[in-house]
Amino acid sequence: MERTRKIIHVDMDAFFAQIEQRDNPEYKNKPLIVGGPLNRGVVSTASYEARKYGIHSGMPLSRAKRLCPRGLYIPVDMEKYLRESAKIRDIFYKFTPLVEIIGCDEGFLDVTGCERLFGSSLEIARKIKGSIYENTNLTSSAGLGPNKFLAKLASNMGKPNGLTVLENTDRVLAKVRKLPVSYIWGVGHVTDKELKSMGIETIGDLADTPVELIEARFGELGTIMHQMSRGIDNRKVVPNREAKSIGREITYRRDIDDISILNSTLLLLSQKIARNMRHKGYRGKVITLKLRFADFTTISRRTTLKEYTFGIFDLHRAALKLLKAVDLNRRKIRLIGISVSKLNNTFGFADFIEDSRSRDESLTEAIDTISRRFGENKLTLARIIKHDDIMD
Ligand code: TTP
Ligand code: MG
Repeated sequence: MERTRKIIHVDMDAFFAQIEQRDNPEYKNKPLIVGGPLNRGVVSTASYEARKYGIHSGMPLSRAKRLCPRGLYIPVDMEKYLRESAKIRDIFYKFTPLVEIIGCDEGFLDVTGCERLFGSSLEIARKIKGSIYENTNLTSSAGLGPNKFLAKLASNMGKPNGLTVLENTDRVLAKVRKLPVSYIWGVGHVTDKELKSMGIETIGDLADTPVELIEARFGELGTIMHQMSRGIDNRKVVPNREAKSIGREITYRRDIDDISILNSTLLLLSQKIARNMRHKGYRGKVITLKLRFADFTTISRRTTLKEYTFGIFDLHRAALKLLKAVDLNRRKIRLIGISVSKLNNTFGFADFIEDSRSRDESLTEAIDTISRRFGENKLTLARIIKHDDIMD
């Protein structure tokens, strides 16, 4: 028998719109639609006032304008929203490291066993909401349950500014059974249609259908869906804490004092780090150079850039400058590394800040695309380094 878990799900209310309403009193209590041309003309989100007109995320702005011509339409200011997003995440981590961040405004926390430190799980949920409000002046909705499915359902049911508990009891399940089957995790548009064709409309319908039938149609996902329809969900909260830094280092086969080799190595490292950062959606501001000499003494030097970047040449330039400032005094180098810290993450919203993308970052993307086409190690900018020189 599995021990009872205490899972909290927190999701900000109308996130982008609420931030804008907070910062612009003239938008308060008005139908506010955030979206814009950069998002190919779709609604990113709408204030709760605007939702009354049937406006929702992903809807073409043209359609929204027909539904609510007097609504206020404003563009996305992603950098601002990401700053709030970071504050919210920091609050989650004050309560437990077992935090699974989803997108830019929600997260699951497994607070099982945290009672002694912070009080009951319900109190923890209340404290998180309170702390978010204190620190950002924004409301969120929290749900508490024995698993992720019920916790998320709970936070959803209480929106906006709710705090809802759903335990796996007959009384709760009786309510859950009445909900449309699309409330179940994994049931998107296509699955929903397929379930409907089997006569399954509500969560209760799904629960009453023999599991074999669902599995035959949907495989493993079917098993999970069917379990959820009965309030069971064994998915763990998978902590995905943000990286504090992204770096690479290499050890040479023979100790090196040739500045041109060191320079090419820095370029190679910059290329690898830049690719990694870009893929994970990070930009960074602090560049650290690490050097280990032949006698194993190790030093590091750091510098702070003016702008956040993932550009290869931004990283390379900074690292090279740091290297040149070190008095090598004919000492040979055994290991060299670069790391980038003070990271910020765009959470898949990089496109919104595209116009702020530097030339270097665009170049990084181009180089990344080309080198992937030719094979990861075939095309590096730093061909001068012989692979014999590197030990890693
Ligand atoms: P959500 O949490 O899905 O929506 P929300 O916070 O606006 O509203 P709710 O109260 O229902 O939670 O998404 C968080 C933010 O992500 C949202 O404010 C805008 C952005 N977003 C998009 O840009 N496009 C989308 O299609 C969705 C769903 C969200
Ligand atoms: Mg939200």
